[in-house]
Amino acid sequence: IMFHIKCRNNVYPKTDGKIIRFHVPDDKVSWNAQYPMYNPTLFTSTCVVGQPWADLNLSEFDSQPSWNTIDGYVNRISSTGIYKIKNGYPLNPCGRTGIIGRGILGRWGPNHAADPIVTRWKKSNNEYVFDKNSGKPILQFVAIQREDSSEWALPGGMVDPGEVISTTLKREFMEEALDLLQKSEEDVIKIRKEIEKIFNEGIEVYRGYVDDPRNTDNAWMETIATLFHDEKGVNVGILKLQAGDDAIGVKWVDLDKNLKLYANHTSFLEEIATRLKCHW
Ligand code: RP5
Ligand code: MG
Ligand code: MG
Repeated sequence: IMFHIKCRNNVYPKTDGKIIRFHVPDDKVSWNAQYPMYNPTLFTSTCVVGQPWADLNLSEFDSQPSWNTIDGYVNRISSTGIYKIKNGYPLNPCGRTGIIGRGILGRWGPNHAADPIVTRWKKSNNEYVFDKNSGKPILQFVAIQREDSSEWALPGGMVDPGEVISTTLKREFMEEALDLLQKSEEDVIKIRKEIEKIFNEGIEVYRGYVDDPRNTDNAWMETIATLFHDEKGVNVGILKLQAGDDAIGVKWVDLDKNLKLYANHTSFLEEIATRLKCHW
């Protein structure tokens, strides 16, 4: 998507309603549209300042970060293309959000995440289940409930500096949907083996900007969403779903166009519905 909605005209997350975005009407989102009245709220949360996983404030860098490139271990490349730098600050490629600063995001510019989409066919008594209206088989995916917004979402997370995407996809799935961080060493070995089978073959279904409620004019989420479909459902059948880390719930959810999910996660599932010709 190149048009954001969830990071506009609302209160900024995790601020007890104290940080309110400056109003940006649809026709003023683009940086090309003149908006002389635009007076965005400056907000960088104290919870990111000084964190090892976060950038410094831009005034504190000895030399400015290397934008649009791999900067040491930090990937500052945007999959949307070259982003602009204005007065030293990277500009959100999707346009205005009503907030300047980093908000609660760690990085200036792109903040890279990965979203695993683990799917299986819905079955009842070992038979496929078809939707009454569309006549198509129903696909299910693993969803987690986010602690920050209580919304259901893909079990995705941030790519650690230097980490390969395939590792992030597995790690976040195991942490959020299988509660790996609380498991015994023995169980961890077992879970990792099960996961290798499921995550052996993935299909990238989305790479780009995320309409994430945390985005600002100078910091935004991007992701690579990858499909791991278990045609027979045998490998995923063994998994014991258990919410972990910052997830407060986990379950199999039927794909359907009326799903209300975090950010623009629903659009990734729509892409999968087209590919696998399942009910939507
Ligand atoms: C979304 O935020 C991504 O699509 C991903 O699901 C998630 C990553 O952030 P955390 O879950 O680590 O907060 O933009
Ligand atoms: Mg996580
Ligand atoms: Mg997460």
